[in-house]
Amino acid sequence: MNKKILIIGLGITGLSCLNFFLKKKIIPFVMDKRKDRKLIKKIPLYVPYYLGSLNKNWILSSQLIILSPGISIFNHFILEAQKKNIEIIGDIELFARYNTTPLIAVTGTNGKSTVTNMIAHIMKKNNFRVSVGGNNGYPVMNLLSFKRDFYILEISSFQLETIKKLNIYIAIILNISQDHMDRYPLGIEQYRDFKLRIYKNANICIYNADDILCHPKKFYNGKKYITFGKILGKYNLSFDKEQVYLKINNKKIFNFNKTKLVGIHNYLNSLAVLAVIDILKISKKNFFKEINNYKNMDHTLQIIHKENGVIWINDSKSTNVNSTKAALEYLHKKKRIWLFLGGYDKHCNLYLLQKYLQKKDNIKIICFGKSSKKILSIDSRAIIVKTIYEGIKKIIKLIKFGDIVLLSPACSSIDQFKNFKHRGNEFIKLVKKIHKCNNFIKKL
Ligand code: UMA
Repeated sequence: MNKKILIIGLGITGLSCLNFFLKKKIIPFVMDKRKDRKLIKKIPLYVPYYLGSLNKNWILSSQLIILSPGISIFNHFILEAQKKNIEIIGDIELFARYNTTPLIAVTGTNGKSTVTNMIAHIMKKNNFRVSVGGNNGYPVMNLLSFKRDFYILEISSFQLETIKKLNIYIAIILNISQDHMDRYPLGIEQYRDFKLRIYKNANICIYNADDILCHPKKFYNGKKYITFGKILGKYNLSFDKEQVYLKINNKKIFNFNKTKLVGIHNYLNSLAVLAVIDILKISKKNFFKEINNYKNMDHTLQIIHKENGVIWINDSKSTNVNSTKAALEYLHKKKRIWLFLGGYDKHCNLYLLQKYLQKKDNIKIICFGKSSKKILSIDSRAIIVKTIYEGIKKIIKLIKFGDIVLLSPACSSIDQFKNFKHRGNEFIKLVKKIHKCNNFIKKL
């Protein structure tokens, strides 16, 4: 490749692209708005770099730009580059140009990681060689060195902004609701349009029939469409008293209540997985066997502590309203809930929670972080604190036998933490610490 290549953003994506090019003996230019010693150390001496801000001249004089997902294609320098017909792609498209392994790709506002992992887990158990990459934190360029039957990709809307000819065997959209509105000023339709790009070169499209936003805008001959949903779709759910069953073509064939899965949203996730399993001709018996024992991932409705009849739950992965609603739907009938809400709202409409919360007087809110004032305006009874720790200290004496304490913030963590995992792990640490202290005091 004789082009002048520029990699913008040197997080895990940018660095994986840099390594890829260097292995091919191609030396790209690199750029990042950050400038620190740690970052400089990661760049080999012979690679030209520009750090501290984005350099317009470098951008406009390049011939191929590899844009990291954290940088929007609507960045004004990037828009100028587009006008000059400079090719702009992301790591997913770069990967697609070198990849020969069939792809299963999952997107959606919520449940991407769960579904990606479930598919990989069941395929592995059934002797497929698979690896997982993408938005889950394992850059796709690193997958290319593994010989596999399938790669399973978790793809975000940010990553879909820069795809061009990504060929996918099975593409899945789980659900679409408000998220990342700071990146999509034109609203949810704009966000949706990027999500729908996953169908473009897919052989088979699987989507949630109940969620109109997931429906393809056009249907093409030669593509196969498979649906799932709570009510609609080929694969759906049937509710009978307290029991929830899997229904295929109107026939009840599996009781979800007997599994370890938590919440209707996870039953729905597993319907999308089953659609994939059927395409791959893995037996349903094997699917049921694995799904029976499948435990939800860390930071998603994860029970972290039980003491004095109080259950502490970490759902830090909830970074938008619908995800928090799903957690509450699962828990609300049960007990009084102390709900930790807060963080950076990504310009999303937190008032969507208001209607939901107004009907539930068993939910007490503790709001923290950047959006705490907004949350207080949704529920004037909320307890406002600066940090999660302050919140725990405030409620520890108020919680009673039978209560649930839930961290399901409906917001991104970046105002106070590195990411949702960091936020969840800090919550776990604080909960353990406060109980240790209390028990110590009791012993005195
Ligand atoms: N940077 C700039 N200019 C900017 C913005 C960022 O130079 O205007 C630089 C930063 O200084 C930093 C680098 O870009 O050095 C970071 O790049 P990045 O934000 O693209 O992050 P990566 O480390 O490459 O991680 C990305 C995804 N991050 C985002 O989409 C924001 C990771 O998803 C993903 O796991 C990883 O690629 C591997 O594919 C994270 C995420 O938050 C988990 N995703 C969003 C979500 O899930 O809601 C979409």
